[in-house]
Parts: sequence; C-alpha cells; structure tokens
Amino acid sequence: MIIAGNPSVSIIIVICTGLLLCFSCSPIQLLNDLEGLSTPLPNFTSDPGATAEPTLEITPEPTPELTEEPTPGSTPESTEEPTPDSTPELTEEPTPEPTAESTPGSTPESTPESTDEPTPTPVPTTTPSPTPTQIPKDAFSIIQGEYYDDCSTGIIVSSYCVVHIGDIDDGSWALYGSMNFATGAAGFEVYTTSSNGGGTIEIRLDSLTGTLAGSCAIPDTGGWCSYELVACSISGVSGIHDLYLVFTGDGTGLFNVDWFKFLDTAPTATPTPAPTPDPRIYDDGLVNNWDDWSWDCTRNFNCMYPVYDGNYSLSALYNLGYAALYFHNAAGDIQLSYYTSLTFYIHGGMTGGQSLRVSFRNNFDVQVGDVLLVDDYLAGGSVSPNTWEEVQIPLADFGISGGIIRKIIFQSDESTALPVFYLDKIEFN
Ligand SMILES: [Ca+2]
Ligand SMILES: [Ca+2]
Repeated sequence: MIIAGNPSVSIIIVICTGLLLCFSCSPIQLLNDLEGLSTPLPNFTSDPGATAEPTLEITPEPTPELTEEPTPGSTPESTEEPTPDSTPELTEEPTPEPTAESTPGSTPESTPESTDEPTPTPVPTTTPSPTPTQIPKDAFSIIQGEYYDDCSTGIIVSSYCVVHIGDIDDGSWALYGSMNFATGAAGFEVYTTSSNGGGTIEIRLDSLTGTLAGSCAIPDTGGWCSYELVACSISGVSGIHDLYLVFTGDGTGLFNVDWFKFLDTAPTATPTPAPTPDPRIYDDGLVNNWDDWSWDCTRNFNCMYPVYDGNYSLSALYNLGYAALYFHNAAGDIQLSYYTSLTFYIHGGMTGGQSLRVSFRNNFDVQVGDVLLVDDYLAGGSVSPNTWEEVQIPLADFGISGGIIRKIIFQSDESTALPVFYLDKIEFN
C-alpha cells in the first residue's frame, strides 16, 4: 500500500528483487556473497523477506534484527527494524516487510521465499515435546466418574440429574490412571444411584485383573436421581497405581457413578445395608424356601376360591385338636431385625370363629417369644365368615426384637377339629 505510493521504495524493491534473484540462483554464490559481507549465515537463511538482503550490503545492522524474524509472529520484531539510526532508505524498506509478514500472502514478494524457509521452523517440533506422562492424582480428593482415562465400550457420560457415568453393565470397567494413594487408603466412598438392583464395584490395581483392594456393594437407591454416599473398607493400597473400577452385577444398567474418593481410614459404620430379604412366606404358594411341615390338617396351597390376592389362597381343614399349619425355612434362619410385624389375611369360610394361635421356633425347635392369639388382632375378636380380614401382629408383641427364627406355627387353640378356613398373603413387614 505504502509501497505503491512511494517511488523511492519501489526502486529499492526492484533492486532488492534483482539481488534476490542473484542470490537465489546459486547457493554457492550466495555463500560467497555472504562471506564477503561478513554477516552470519543464519541471519540470512532465516530471513523470510528477500528485501532484507540489500540492507545487508549497505549496513550490517539489520542482520541481528533479521535473525529474530524467523520466529512466527515476528511482527513486533519487524517493527524494531526501522531503527531511527539507519538511513532513510532503510527506514522505508523494512516498513513494508512487516506488513507483508503480518498478513501472510498479502504480497507476492515475501511468499516465495517464506515458503522455502519456514519449513525448518522449530515451533512445530517444540509443541509436541511435552511428554504425556500423567501427573499423579490425589486419590483422597473427589474424582469425577466421568473423568476416566479409559473405559469399556458401552459406558456413557450423562448429565441426567448430575454428570455421571452410566450404562454400567456386568463386566463394565473404567480406568483412572496414576492415582496417588500416598501411605495408604483404607476406605472407598462413592456417590452412586440405582433403580435397577445395584451391583458391586471392584477396586483393582494396575490392571483389570490386578490386585483386588476391595469390593463395594452398591444398593438399589430407589431411583436414578436418588444418589447416596456408599462407603466400604479396602486394604493393601499405597503409592501410585492405575485404578480400575470393575463393575459387576446381574444384568445391565446396574447403577450410575457421579464421583468417588478414597479414605485414609476405614469407614467406621459401614452404611452398606444388606439387601432386605424377600419378606413373603406365602402368596400363591409357599415361597422363599418355606416348607410345609404341617400336621393333622388337610391343606391346599392352590385353593382357587376364595382368594384375597393373586391366583390362589391356602385352605386348611384342621382334622384334630391342636392341629397346625407349620412352615419351616429350609434356607436358614430368618433375621427378624429387618421387620416390624407379621401380616396375613384370613377368611373364616362358611362358619368362621376358628381360634388360632401363632408362634415362632428356632432351628432347635425351641419356641422364640410368646404365643399370640389371632383373635386378639381381629376387629371383631374372632375370625369372620365369608370375608377376608387383615391380621397385623407387631413382632414386639411376641416379645422379640432382632431375633432369629426358623419356623412359624399357626396352631389350633381348640381341642377339637376346626371347619375349613383360608389364609393368603402371609409375610413379614
Ligand atoms: Ca460427576
Ligand atoms: Ca394369593
């Protein structure tokens, strides 16, 4: 722009171009010429502008400035070129150069040479030089689940409720490289949610099958946004390791992980409640390993009428006095600490008035707690005919809390036979 309007600059450019052509035609000649000028070679080779050459002949001063030019973004340097000491010609010539450099390709003069010379620019080589070694992460700080270094296929990062990793299936995993456990971690804490039964997080070191430092049971929290803090004990972890969280469970979409961290002490009260056992005893049949050990009665576990719930009820005809429906759990002891009451529905058949007593026994057939009369838990004080009534007996009334039982007995409280009656939906609550 300025060049076009300045004849003296144009003349100089013509001269410069001539010199450039001369230099560029033979490298040897170029070297000779440069030696004669006693100017350092690098200055020249690194010069992106041909117009700088004439300045070399006239005064050696511009050369140091030119050495700084090869670095990209040399605009600030080029502004230094028009030193006030230099001859008027110099001040005019360098000025167009910076504009040419600052706007690459704007002037045809600078482009041809700059295409040759910029190739060895050291900038690109220095950029990848930082080695990708990971800085160890503090294992005792919160690590976001979504900040994994690698993971199995299928795992997703989702922002539903909170940003987390989800679609965790049985066998899924996530890697968190270079975790610093310092002198040792004794606990693991994870903020997690599940509406699909939960699962387990295995804490493994350095590989998917590496040392198992601990396993953390993830409960069903009752909803995909019902995050809970779950803690568990781990051991044998210190120093720096790649951490693999290996997820296991039954099926797919087991749970989500928002974040986790390690604890230097084991969680005092492990808040991981054991999954509540299925409280049902009878619904449309005996369930959950309850067996029929009844005596002196005719019973049908698939009675089709009357039915309170589902498809069947249990009918019982006590043939002798003190006969009993007697259920034994083959799987082992029942922990009553999970429950507060025993509930069932009773129907007195055509007659009603059947008097029953309920009690528990342990594995050694020893009675546990008191014997209670069903009549005491019925609104009318006795079993009504032709209708279903709910019976809810608090376990506290038996005088037991948190005990263990193995057997439940619904025994006749009378010395003679009883007319048929029906039970349904027998369960703990
Ligand atoms: Ca998160
Ligand atoms: Ca039923």
